[in-house]
Amino acid sequence: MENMTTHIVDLFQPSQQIVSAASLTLGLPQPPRAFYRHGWQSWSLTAWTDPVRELPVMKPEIFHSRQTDPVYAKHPHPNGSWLGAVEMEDGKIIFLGALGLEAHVSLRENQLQGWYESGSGEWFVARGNELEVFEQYASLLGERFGKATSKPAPRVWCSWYSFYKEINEKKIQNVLRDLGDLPFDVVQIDDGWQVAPGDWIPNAKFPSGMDSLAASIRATGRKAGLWMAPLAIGEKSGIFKEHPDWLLQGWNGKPVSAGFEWGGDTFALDVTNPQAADWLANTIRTAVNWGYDYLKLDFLYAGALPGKRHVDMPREAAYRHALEIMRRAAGDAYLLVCGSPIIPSLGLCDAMRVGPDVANLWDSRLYSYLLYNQTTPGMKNGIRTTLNRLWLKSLVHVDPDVAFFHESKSLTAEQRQLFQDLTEICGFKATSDLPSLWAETERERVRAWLTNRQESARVDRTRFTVGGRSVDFSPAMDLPPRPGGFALIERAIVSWFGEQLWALQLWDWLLRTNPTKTKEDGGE
Ligand code: 9PG
Repeated sequence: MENMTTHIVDLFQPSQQIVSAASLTLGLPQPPRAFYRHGWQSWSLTAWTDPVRELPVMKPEIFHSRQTDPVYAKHPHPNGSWLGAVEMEDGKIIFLGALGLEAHVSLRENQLQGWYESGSGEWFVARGNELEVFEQYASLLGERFGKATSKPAPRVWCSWYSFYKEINEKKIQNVLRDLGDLPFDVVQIDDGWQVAPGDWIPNAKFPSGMDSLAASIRATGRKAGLWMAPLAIGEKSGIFKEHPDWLLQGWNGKPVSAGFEWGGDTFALDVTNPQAADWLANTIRTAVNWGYDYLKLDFLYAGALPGKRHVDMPREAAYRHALEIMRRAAGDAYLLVCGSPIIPSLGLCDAMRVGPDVANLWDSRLYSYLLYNQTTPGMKNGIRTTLNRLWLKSLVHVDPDVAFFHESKSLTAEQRQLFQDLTEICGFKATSDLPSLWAETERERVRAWLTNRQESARVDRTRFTVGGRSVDFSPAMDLPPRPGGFALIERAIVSWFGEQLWALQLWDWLLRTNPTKTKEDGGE
């Protein structure tokens, strides 16, 4: 069968080609120096890695479906979603990238192999200068999936890092007051306003309703933004109880878990069920009708998890169908996708989160090293994955997550500056600092950052010029060593706890009751 043939591509004539094949193997002339591993969704690790030793399995495994492509989380060889590249001795790269969905690439000794999960599709094969080859790939993707919006990227204040889920009407009103005349285009309400994922109606902390809050934001001359996770259905939601047939089913007949979150298990909406699709469109239309014309659509990977759908179709095609429904229902609203499979979102959103969450900390030994999980919040993880995904910039606004301005002990001034420079390079500027905490000098820095557009240019993989200054991101680019010696025992212990639902619930509770929320944060 034509679909099953493995094509062996001669790399040397010509240096670029498009090949149609179900699977494809490139024989490399010599062992590569590095392998470019591309993560499946926004948060998944994207980095140049050691080609010989595969990375330790990311822990806890219970989070695999939420942080990486669960199908390949334990794949024995260096691998990545849709594309892969190797750096050769001469500094040039050899590149293999799918131009379709449900494709994966892995490195086996001196062979780069690519395959489609089902059927066949196109591949871009190239050899040459890294930045040029990635740019050509992006352009081919643009021809097939569509390109960035013509709208300018908005400057956003987002509620997440000030309040996490502990938001309420009063706190947002205070922020609106404290932002004063700072030139933010959008004030975006993040997680915490809803009754439950699946029940996208305001909870008791928003007694005046979401429409009234949107009106307050708009009265300050800004757009109102709202966070939702429309493809994730929490076990405490009405949808979960009333419409079990709307959920993606596993082969065991039980609904597929989309990960532990919001104090419980979540499941995935199956939009191939026409009723679920109608509900999804209605949910988006409701938010737009409330007055929100900037939507942060989060946890979207849920729509592309493997499982049994009402109408059988490949998982990323099903996800793209879901995003099409949301795009249509949202009308002109600006859509930022997050936790979203990368290639299947192209052409259907205005902006895309291209890295994990940052946090008011550089890196965490527990998460990044012991659990070997670089999708966890931290500035280093955020910079690394975002920089390795800058090639997407010609296709979509790339959101690196928020910059920090308020001085704190957990980040140095240089680290905060590095991230601010990254937002300049991405062209997408957002912060989540609590405005009442800004000293006058910090406030003026924010104003200058929002007002001045600094020119930036890339020198090589890690070095840039921003506003005439040299900026070197190499402190964020390396990966931790593999845990060894005593750290292996520590890893085993923390991983074990991480796999226990009760331990996660306890952790979740501790974070929720975290006393770092000071009185300053909203004037209770
Ligand atoms: C709201 C937040 C914020 C944030 C999003 C997303 O388990 N995880 O891997 C995981 C990653 C990211 C995450 C939550 C969980 O945060 O990126 O900006 O909107 O949701 O809950």
